[in-house]
Amino acid sequence: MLKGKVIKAVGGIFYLSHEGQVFPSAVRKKIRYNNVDLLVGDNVFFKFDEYGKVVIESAEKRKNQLSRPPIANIDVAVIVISCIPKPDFYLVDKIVINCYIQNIRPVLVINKADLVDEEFEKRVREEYGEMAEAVLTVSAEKEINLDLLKEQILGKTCVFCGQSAVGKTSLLNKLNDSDQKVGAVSMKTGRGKHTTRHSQIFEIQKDTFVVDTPGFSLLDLKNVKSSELNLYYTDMTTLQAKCRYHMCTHTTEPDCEVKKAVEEGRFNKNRYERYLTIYEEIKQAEKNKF
Ligand SMILES: Nc1nc2c(ncn2[C@@H]2O[C@H](COP(=O)(O)OP(=O)(O)OP(=O)(O)O)[C@@H](O)[C@H]2O)c(=O)[nH]1
Ligand SMILES: [Mg+2]
Ligand SMILES: [Zn+2]
Repeated sequence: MLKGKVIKAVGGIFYLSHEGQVFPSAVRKKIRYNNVDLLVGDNVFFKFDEYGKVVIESAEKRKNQLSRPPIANIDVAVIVISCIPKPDFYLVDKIVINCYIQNIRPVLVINKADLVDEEFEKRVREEYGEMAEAVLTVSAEKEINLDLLKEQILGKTCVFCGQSAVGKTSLLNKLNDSDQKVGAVSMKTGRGKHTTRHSQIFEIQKDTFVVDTPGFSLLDLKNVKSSELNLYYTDMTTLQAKCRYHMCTHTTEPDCEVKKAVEEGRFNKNRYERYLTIYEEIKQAEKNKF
């Protein structure tokens, strides 16, 4: 059996990447996982029938899946920020949390190194150095540190996210070694008249797949309980052992080591305040459910 990756799905036709070539294939029998259809990003086993047509036989178990855009088996989220436009760190935090939930490696990229000052870079490294797999300062335009970014995505399936105009598409164009142009996926939700079911990932180097998303994505925290939010802050879990309560949420409990660390400047205050905001937001949503 041969192995391929679904890189595009349009109207029931799945395009498989295999050994640097792309093969269209209709799915003969419905391959379903937890009642979900085959998705872009799925790794499948296939064979050629007697007419040379591709027949998908089965798919590997999914590591994870995103809903917007609908893509499976994401390894890395490249979260792009810059000083212009000014970053919304609260949204960045949400993406990082989502990465932990979905078992995706968050790589934080500060783009436009030519415009970024030391202060800005220092702040970002202070706030995310612990949580992100890597914090890189790069420039798409001036071609700075692009090799470092390449190292992070090589052989992986990656989603590029971050607010509009930070330079996601510019970076992808510079990283792209293939002759195919990387296009942004449509984020249409299907409510309108023109429901697009078209989604696609691009193989910019052998076995390196990327998806460019317009604006922010990876923001739905629908499966997180407020009481468990702190588990996704790796820098909090190391302090947890010293909190009085075993299940401390680090919000209103007495003798909380995280709060103490914030007061003593051992835990970043901005990050902690954003944690409280996200905590309250989830808490509110939990209340509204009942
Ligand atoms: N100064 C500077 N400008 C850059 C750099 N990289 C990209 N830009 C500019 O930033 C602007 C936005 O870049 P895009 O790549 O379109 O941004 P995007 O994140 O894809 O934006 P959306 O598609 O709207 O989400 C463009 O005008 C780029 O030329 C850089 O390293 N330095
Ligand atoms: Mg773009
Ligand atoms: Zn605590």
